Amino acid sequence: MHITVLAGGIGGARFTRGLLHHLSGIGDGDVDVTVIGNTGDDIRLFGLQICPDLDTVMYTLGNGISRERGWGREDETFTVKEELAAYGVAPGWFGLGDRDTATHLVRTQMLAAGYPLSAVTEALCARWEPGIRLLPMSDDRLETHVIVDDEEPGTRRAIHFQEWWIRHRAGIPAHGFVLVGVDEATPAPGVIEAIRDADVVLLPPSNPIVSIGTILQVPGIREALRATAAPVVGVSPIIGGAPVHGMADACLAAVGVDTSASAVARHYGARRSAVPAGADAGGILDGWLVHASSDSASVDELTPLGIATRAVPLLMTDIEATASIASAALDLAASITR
Ligand code: FO1
Repeated sequence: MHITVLAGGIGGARFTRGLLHHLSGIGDGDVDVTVIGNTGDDIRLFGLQICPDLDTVMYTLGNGISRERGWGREDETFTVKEELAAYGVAPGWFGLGDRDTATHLVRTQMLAAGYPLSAVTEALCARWEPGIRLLPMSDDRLETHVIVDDEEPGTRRAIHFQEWWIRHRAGIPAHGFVLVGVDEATPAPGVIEAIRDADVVLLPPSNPIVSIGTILQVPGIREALRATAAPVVGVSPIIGGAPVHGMADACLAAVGVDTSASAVARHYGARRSAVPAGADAGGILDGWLVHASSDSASVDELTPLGIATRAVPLLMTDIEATASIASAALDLAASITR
C-alpha cells in the first residue's frame, strides 16, 4: 500500500510521525510512505541553501529534531550565529544552529557539485533514516515572498517568507504571497508518480496557504491530485477557529479565507460534487477531518458539498493521539469509494 503525504514543516512532520507509529502498531509492514515536502520556505543565507520544511520532516522522523522548538536540532548551539552577529553580518534574526549548519553545508556543497535537490535530500536522509521517502516538491529553486507595506504610504514591497515569519512573527499585514520561480518550476522526479500511484493521499494539518498551498502551485501537482484514483483526505489545521501551532490565521487572512475548519476545506475544494454525484467539482478534497467537538457543525456543512467529513479529536498532544488521527484519516479514505 502506497501512502503519499503533502507536508510543510512542524505540523506535517508531527502528523507523519504519528502515521508511522500507527502503521507500525498495526503491523502493516507492506505500507510505504512518501512525503512531498514544501520548499517555498527555502532561503539562501550566508551562502548556505537552507530547506526548513524538508529538514523539519527529516529531523523529526529521524529523531534529531529539537522537541522544544519543533525545528532545528536537539542539543543545538548557536556559536556560528553569535560570531556572525559579532561581525555585524545581517540578518541576525534567523536561528542558525551549529549542528544544523552542517546539514546546510552538505546540501550547498552537493548543489554546487550539480546534484539536484532531490538527490541531496536522499543523501541527507541516508543518515537520518526517516522511514519515509522524502521528495522536495521541485528541484527548481523556489522561494515564498510576502507582500507587505513599504515605508511610503500606499507602497508595498516583498520580503522573504522567513523574514516575515521569524523577524516579524507574521505580525505585519501580508497582502499576498508570491512563489518566486514557480512559472519555470517542474515537480521533482517521482512527485507526480507518488500522487498518481498512491492508494491514499493525505494532507496533514500543515499551513494550508504557505505550506500545502505552495506545493499545489508547482505546475502539474494540483492536476495530479485531481486525477489520482487515490482518495485525497485532509486534516484541518484550524481547531475552534484558531491554528494550534504557527500562524496560519495570518496567512489565511492575507488571501481572504476565514480561519475555520470549514473555510479551509472549501478553499481546497471538493474534487467531486455530491449532486450530481461524482461530477467534477474542481477541487482536490474527497475527505476532511475536523475537531470534535468544537467543529462538528462542519460535518453537515461540508458533506453536501462532496467532502466526506468526520469529527474526531485533532489535538496532536502526543504520538498516540497523532496515531489515532492518522488512523481516522485512513479509515475515512477507506470509506470513500471512487
Ligand atoms: N522558526 C522560528 O520561529 N525562528 C527561527 O529562528 C527559525 C530558524 C530555523 C532554522 C532552520 C530551520 O529548518 C527552521 C527554522 N525555523 C525557525 C522554522 C522555519 O521558519 C519554518 O519555515 C517555519 O517553521 C514554517 O514551516
